[in-house]
Amino acid sequence: MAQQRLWVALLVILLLKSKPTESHRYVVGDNEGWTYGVSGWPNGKVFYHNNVLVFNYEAGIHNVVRVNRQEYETCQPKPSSKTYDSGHDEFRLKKGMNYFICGMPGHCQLAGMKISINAH
Ligand SMILES: [Cu+2]
Repeated sequence: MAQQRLWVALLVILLLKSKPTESHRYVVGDNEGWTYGVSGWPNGKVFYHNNVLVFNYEAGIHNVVRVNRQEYETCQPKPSSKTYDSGHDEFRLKKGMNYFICGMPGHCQLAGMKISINAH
């Protein structure tokens, strides 16, 4: 009997825990989309791992590269980094820091096309 109650409690905890994290989607830059000066967009928002970031932009003008902290800070993605350029790209946040930049020349460095997000 006590064991049964334990299982029920465990199940309830699992259900509660799995609720807020998944499938919340954020459009980066809101109506402006992924564009110049977007770096302040995450400010004041709370993100969880498994939230999805949607990058909308004009293909050919911008792109998206998922990078590490050093690449983010220097705006220099590794040559091996994959560049997404469809104009509509989605990424799932992992727990901890997540970094994205635009790989077009100067956009990250000069025009603030970079975001860093801490996902809980
Ligand atoms: Cu760009």
